[in-house]
Amino acid sequence: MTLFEKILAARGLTTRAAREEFLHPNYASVKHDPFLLPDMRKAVDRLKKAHAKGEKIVIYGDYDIDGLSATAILLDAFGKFGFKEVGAFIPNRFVEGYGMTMGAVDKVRNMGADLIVTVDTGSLCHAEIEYASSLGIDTVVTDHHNVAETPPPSVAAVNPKFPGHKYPFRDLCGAGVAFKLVQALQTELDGLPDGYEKWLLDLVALGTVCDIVTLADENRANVYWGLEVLKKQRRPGLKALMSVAGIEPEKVNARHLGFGLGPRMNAAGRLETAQYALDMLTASDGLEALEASEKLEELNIKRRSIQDEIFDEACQQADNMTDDRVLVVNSGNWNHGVIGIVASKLVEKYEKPVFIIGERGDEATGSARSFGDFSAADAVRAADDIIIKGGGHGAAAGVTLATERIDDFRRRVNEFYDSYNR
Ligand SMILES: [Mn+2]
Repeated sequence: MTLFEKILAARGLTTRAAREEFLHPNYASVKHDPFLLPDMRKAVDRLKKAHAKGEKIVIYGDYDIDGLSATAILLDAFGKFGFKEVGAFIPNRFVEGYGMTMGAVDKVRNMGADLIVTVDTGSLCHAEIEYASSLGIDTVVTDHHNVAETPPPSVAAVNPKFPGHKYPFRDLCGAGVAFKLVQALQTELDGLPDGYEKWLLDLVALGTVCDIVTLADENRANVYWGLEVLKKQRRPGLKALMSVAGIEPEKVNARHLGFGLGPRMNAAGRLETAQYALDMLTASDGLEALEASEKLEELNIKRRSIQDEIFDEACQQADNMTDDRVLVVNSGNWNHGVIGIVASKLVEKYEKPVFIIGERGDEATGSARSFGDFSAADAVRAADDIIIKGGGHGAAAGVTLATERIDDFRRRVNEFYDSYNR
């Protein structure tokens, strides 16, 4: 066996057919029936009604790359299907934060929406969806995040994480779920003939790689063929962004998505508004695309220098906390959109769990990254009586607390660490 064959065998790819499928995934053969996803029938029926009546649809996205890619997928496809009026709303990290909010629903109403289609969010937005429907706005949820016991009160909630369906693959990203909606609509509306949906795979690949879902099953085929689409440079925005990022289109790979295009797109939402990244994705001509891409490049350069500054300041604090097992660093001058990245860099340097907290007046928000088998979410829970809110999972968590309680919080998570390691 060659080394390459050994690596494939270690992944359980022992038959010739399995290896072939892994190395050259076949889009058509791994494509699952979109109508097997929960509520897909209802979602398609509601959208066909909107199509027939010429209703105004607002796509409610997210500021991360998966959410932006998913938004661009639906804008592009809905245009081809001939939906009359389609707009997009991307929440602002600093105003609305992740998910739907009442204020955002008001803004969407002011856009004249009859129907909201969420992408990459919505599964836990029960109250906001209820509010929208009290204003006469229906909601169709498409999402891939974890769900509550009761589904949201939307017309449809398409999400492979809901139990009790026969869809064979659960780990789609938001862009992947939006793409399934397109595949479903394709069978019942004109405008995007069978096969032409593959031109959307560049966007699906971007969301799939940057959301770090498993590269198996449909995800693998979508990324593989999405990279082929990207090489053909049909989308002016991604063509311009590749050029600004110094990526040669014919050599583009998944790493370029995660470390080249992704950070540039994210920089917009971290510093100002993710709208710039959506403008890039949806640009219809070369000039518009270049302007949007140059804006992203400029913001990314700025993001890097802000990040370096925060990192230096945080290191100065950390160097005075050598006895702490869990680092809790804080300042009033740190950009909330960038501290998460700095937390990861601090973990690398100090090899300890890190909480990095940005103060905004009386209130402070922080971002945690774990080290070893320490659970960031459990630590936040152990400080339940100190904080305002918080949560997450083992590897990463978020927390909101009163600025004056930061010292108490630091003490508590360190005590928690000791109890954990006894
Ligand atoms: Mn996502």
